[in-house]
Amino acid sequence: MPALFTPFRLKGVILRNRIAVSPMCQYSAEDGVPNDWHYAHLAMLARGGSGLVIAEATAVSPEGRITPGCTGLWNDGQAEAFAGIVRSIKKAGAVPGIQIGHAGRKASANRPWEGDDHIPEGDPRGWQTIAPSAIAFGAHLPKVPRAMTLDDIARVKADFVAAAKRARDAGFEWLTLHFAHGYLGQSFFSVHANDRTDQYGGSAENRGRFLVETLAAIRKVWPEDRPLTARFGVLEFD
Ligand code: 8OZ
Repeated sequence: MPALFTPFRLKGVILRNRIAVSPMCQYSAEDGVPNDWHYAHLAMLARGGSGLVIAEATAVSPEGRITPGCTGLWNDGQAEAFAGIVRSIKKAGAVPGIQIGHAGRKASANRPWEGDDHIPEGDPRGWQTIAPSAIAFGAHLPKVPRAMTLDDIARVKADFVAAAKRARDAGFEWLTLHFAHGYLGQSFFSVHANDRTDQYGGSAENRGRFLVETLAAIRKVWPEDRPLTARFGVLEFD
């Protein structure tokens, strides 16, 4: 039998096979709350036989959403809605996972079918973006983010921890952090996006500090027997 169809164990979690459904943005939530669309989408993928089903990039705070339609885990109503989805994934024999993240300077964008560009300044659907430095992503995402203060960095780390706790309590068994694709985590690494002169910029060690501190803080609340992973971007998104 090909290895693809054999079980895979990581920590206390056993996948029935090595097929994992990647997180896929649906842009169909309201106020960050997943709904029937997400339920049908994720339950269907679990019933399709995958070992692991990872729910879409889910924002740790309202300002961390890519678009106004992205899911979130910054309040209990969102966690409750996810708990029902988790139950349906488990009932179908798959392991429920979720990707949490913060979109940084790529946040406040229109949904792909509405243009995939930044919501214009002054449009009430949009919001102020934040990033390590006040440097725009460019091209179709021209909004200049506000450079994060040390308080902002502490708050976003706390938002990650709070979202991880909600994911844990909602029953997710696999947590993955989005530190790729030009979103906030990756922009801390980037020499193009991060020109800070404090402990979060400059050397590779400093540019990695946000990730290391966030991971360490999540490690304290995420159960030891459930996988904790991170997705890194190895290409610059400048
Ligand atoms: C592809 C299409 C839409 C969103 C990412 C959240 O870059 C995404 C994404 C990828 O990780």
